Amino acid sequence: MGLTLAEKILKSHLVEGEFKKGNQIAIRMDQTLTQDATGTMAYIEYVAMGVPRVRTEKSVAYIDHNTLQSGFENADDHRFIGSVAKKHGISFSRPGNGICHQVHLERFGAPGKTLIGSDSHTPTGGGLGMIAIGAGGLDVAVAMGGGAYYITYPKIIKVELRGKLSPWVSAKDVILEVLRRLSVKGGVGYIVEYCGEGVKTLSVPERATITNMGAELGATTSIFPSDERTLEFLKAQGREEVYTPLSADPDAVYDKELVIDLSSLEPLAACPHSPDNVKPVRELSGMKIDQCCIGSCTNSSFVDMMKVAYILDGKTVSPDVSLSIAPGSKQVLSMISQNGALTKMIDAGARILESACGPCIGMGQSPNSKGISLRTFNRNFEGRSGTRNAGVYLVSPETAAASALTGVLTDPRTLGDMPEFKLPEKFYVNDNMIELPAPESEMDSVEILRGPNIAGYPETSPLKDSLSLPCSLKVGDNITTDHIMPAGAKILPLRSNIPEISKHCFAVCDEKFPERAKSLGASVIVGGENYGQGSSREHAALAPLYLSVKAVVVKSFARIHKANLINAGILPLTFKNPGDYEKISQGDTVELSGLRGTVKNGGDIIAKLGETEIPLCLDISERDREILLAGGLLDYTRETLGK
Ligand code: MIC
Ligand code: SF4
Repeated sequence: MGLTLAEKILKSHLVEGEFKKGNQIAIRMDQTLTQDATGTMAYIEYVAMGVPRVRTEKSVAYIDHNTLQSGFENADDHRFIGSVAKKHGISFSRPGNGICHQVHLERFGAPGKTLIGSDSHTPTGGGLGMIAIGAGGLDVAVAMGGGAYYITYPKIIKVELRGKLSPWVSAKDVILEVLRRLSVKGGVGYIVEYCGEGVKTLSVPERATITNMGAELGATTSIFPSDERTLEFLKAQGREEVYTPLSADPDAVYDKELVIDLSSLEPLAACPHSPDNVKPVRELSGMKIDQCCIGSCTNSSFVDMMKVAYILDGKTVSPDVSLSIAPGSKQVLSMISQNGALTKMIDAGARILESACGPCIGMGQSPNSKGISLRTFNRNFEGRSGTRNAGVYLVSPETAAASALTGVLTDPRTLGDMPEFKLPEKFYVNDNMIELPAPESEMDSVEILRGPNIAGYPETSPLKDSLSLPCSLKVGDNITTDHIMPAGAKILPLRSNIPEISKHCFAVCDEKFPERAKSLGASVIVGGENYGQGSSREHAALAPLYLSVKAVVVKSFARIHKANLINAGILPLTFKNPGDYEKISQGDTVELSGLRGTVKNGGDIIAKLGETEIPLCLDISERDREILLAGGLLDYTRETLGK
């Protein structure tokens, strides 16, 4: 039986486990990436493991999230990360060099390689034919130390692309269509693999837009074949030596199949507050808008920017609209400044932002009250923009630019003929903002620079045999990590200080939660379906850990958050009978007993609520069981290293 492309790469990197569906397998990671909002914690964890030099082929630390620097905290984090990178063998992409996923695609990604990143949009690398997976910082730290990454052998969804996109319809519309069909939880437990004739009509950056936003499906990752278009991109980046052609075997077997006829697609928009709430722009057109933001790791490539500049050329942004543009990398920014496209944007009235995440994570450019914002980003969760009552619509750069001119949501197909937008034959390459690590002979003399806001890892302890847990919070379906541990300009600077950031845990749902959880001493959170969707931030597990949350009981979990809870030593439990969700109210106390035995050996965990018994499942691997018993991955790693 043939293998899919994802299976081939996983198989060639297998270090442990039987290569069979549903089994836990351990994968060797060739490359790692971190960004600064998750990086400080990841490097604190890495240093705590005591491995002097990273054991990967390439590890890169990017500074792209916390670049507002409204206090000393961000700059201190940057300095800390830079010093750890220098000492331990990690390349350091300085602030201003661009968004991690865009730069990694341009300069480091390679077909057939594996990449783990402490950011959920790491699957961007799938556009180059790599297995690129987002994870919590601790998993990335372990990979830097040479440890494997453990995943359940995923099921594979085949997405067959047919035909060719029509003018003014773009890669963003492809992934919005996939989201419309599969929903934000449709990809949980799957790798999404693209194939078919339509693949060759898409360039690597277009493919990367699609794999990037596969994160919003909840998928483990997404991947495209490596073909002549991959070679074209790598050649233009001066990196053709890493090219290798890759595709699935013709007789590969998939678990689910989807066909998308590219020529039948039209411009789409994801409406508030979920990336799968997708409607045709045509149906919404004419809606008055207040803001357009173009950029983010999803849509900030050179060609995206060229399209935007073409649309804006010689025109003026509507007086009722604020348009901001953040080119994805220094390479993109340099090139559009060299060829005059940047001048067209500036002339039209665009507000040019630095090459960083910026408004995507609420670092500035929050919309006005009840404002309607069109964004080329990948997430429109409630409150993420920094304005609770704003309505954020996710659209393509073409739709955003056309609408910025008219002041109303505008179908870009009304723009008339579309010229051909091509990848350049040569990208402008200048890696002067990527600092190489100190040579091994000099690493001892590199001092690690810690600022006063950088606190340690929260205290952990081995799992207790019985727990009496009041329910400190009950929430509904699709709770995102932006609900659990919000980001934005006010809270992100606290990422290196768990006691401080914990004061904002669940602020979007219930501002009293942190105080209540802390005073209860130990507690449980109850939730619905797809709990913890969205980002990879382990802070969404570390803050509850600090606030003494011992278990989270839900109908279902998102992948990365579940792994982060296990890493933090918090029990990720699911209701055996989803209807039992109704039985527990906030304030009720559940009793769990005989825990160590059940966690070790498997079987249902019975929660007692007065006389009522509620069966709970702990659907995890044997290794995860050991991690929970030890009190978390850090303790487990120390224990196993000790052995
Ligand atoms: C995001 O897009 O939500 C982030 C900010 O990039 C996160 C990482 C973080 O919270 O630091 C992600 O996607 O993992
Ligand atoms: Fe940055 Fe936004 Fe991409 Fe997250 S989704 S990495 S915040 S640009």
